[in-house]
Amino acid sequence: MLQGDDSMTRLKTEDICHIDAKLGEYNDELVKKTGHTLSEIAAHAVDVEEKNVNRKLHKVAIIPMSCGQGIIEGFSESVASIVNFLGFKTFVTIHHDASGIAEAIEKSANILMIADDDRFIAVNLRTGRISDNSKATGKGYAAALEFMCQGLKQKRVLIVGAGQVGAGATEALIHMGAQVDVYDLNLEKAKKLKERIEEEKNYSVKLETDLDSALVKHSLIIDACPALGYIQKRHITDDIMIVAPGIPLGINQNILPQVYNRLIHDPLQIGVATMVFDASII
Ligand code: 2YJ
Repeated sequence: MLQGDDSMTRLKTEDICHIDAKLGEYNDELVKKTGHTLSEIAAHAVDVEEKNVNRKLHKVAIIPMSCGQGIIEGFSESVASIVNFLGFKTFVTIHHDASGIAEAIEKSANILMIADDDRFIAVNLRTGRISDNSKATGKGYAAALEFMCQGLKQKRVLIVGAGQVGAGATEALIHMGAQVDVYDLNLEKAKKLKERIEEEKNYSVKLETDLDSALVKHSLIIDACPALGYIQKRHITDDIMIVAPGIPLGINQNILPQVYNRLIHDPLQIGVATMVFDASII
């Protein structure tokens, strides 16, 4: 499955249960790899100065949602730990669903975060601004890649997966001056993204139709699809850099040690950080 169908990736408790305890460690890892903190990456992704984001103006509520496949144990708490780490006042509502929304507003939250099986959104109640996790994740990882390779102007980047995350990354990369090449197993989906971007942004996106040769040609890769282990030893070059919002990780386990220092991958942190910064824009 090399299709960027983001809604297919349902997080499991084991994907997220370590997030809170390891946020400091993950932040240090990001600083080592990109030169920037989680906050700085998220702020860069939404084009604001990190120090200008006035955390005091916001109170963020995360509301567990029981619809569809139900509440994921630890999901809301993990989201809250990330938002709290960024410096925002944050709480998880005791109640879920509609009662949770009422509780959040009664406790004067002004940003609400809710996720069902298809969408994960942050809503700013003052401005009406809605920030979507998939799009924010694409933007956040593009910002991390830009920091990691010290600028993307005129550099070629391969995006694997033309879903919402891939689309968010494409828009951000174009804004950064990169040349975007897109692969999706579903060629129609990749074509649609290409056509939309070309119409809206007047910018040419190249379609890749053979994944193996695309991976051989590119050293900057965004893994935005839910396929496992398709990046193999033969694709690894000395200058490879991979940012991987896709779950599970598209890199073959055997080569992980070789790429670890040039790889950014997490289940929730960069996406959540970017969406809350995006939602907080006034
Ligand atoms: O509140 C809860 O605990 C659950 N309703 C959370 C559901 C989380 N949703 C997902 O993981 C979906 N796959 C949607 C994610 C979209 C991310 N881009």
